Amino acid sequence: MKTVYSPEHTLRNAKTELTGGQLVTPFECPQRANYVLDAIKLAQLGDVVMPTQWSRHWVDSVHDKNYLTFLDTVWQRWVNAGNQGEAIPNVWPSRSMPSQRIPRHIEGQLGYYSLAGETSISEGTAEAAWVSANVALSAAELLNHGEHSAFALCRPPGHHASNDQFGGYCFINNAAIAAQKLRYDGAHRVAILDVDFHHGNGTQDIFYRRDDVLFCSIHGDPMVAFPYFLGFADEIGEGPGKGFNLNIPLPRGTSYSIWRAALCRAITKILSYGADAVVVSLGVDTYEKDPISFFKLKSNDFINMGQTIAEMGLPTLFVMEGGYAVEEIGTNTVNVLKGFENPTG
Ligand code: SP5
Ligand code: ZN
Repeated sequence: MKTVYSPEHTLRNAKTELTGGQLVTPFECPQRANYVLDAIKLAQLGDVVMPTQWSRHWVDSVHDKNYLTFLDTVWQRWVNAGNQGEAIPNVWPSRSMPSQRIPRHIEGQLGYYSLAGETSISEGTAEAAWVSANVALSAAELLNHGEHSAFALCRPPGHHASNDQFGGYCFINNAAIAAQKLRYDGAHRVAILDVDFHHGNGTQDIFYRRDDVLFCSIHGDPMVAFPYFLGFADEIGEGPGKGFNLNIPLPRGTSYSIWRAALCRAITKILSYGADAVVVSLGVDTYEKDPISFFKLKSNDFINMGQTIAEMGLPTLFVMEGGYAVEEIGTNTVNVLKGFENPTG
């Protein structure tokens, strides 16, 4: 399997994450992609190729134009406003303030265009997010050129980013953009299988009213896990999208045997849907030692995960999302990809 990777992911190198009332070094750090790349080379998974640059049109197709302008300019505007630290939102259009207006001040805009406050924006963040989108698009293009599968080593991740909001370490929704491209390239029906520990709220929201992209997600119960406000089992899609959204929330301590049963449910849905291609939002934060999550998957379980995904027999694009046990992220990610390539073990 080929991997698309760019060293420019290091442009995303924030120094702060708001957690537990403190500013800590972000869990979503550059070493993550370095560990994954090293493991890919060690395992000789296949060629590692650089992304090419794609037209902004692909990103425009899932994101609001004004949001993208915000993303491209927020750091400079934050600095120009005299701020000393990284850009962190601290006020939101909450239930009691339902004004639809977009503030002019950068502090208000940060709240308007964000869905969580843990994700600081720093110099280079927008640039890295655009490169990450190009990584996903270039990997989708490999499928268009006849590859059965490909791996987009995206960083920063994307599945929490909605049409017009960043958060959860995500800015541009790489998996959604890749799905759009697969559709354009001739797949009539695309399924997105989100196996990251967290619900892919951004991806769900982008495709919620559509029947040409099925979204299936297995994740920590949002009653007790980020992103808290979306990802419940009764969210099944709306309008033409009704029946094309499947959420499987699972409790604290979920082991692989339970998790795998959920995966089989999602796979049954994808097969009955008649998908022509699958995008896997591949987070390995389901791992037992993940510092911010609460499932109990072991490193070897990720091999079976890849094998089980392969049983669908569909062209598959893997897009990197989360995973914060940094020293094991390479092994766990490559285990999925190796499992996919070796269905009989
Ligand atoms: C792409 C992705 O995996 N994003 C995840 C974003 C989660 N951000 C909020 C994490 C809050 C964790 N709080 C639990 C701390 C446990 N010590
Ligand atoms: Zn996650």
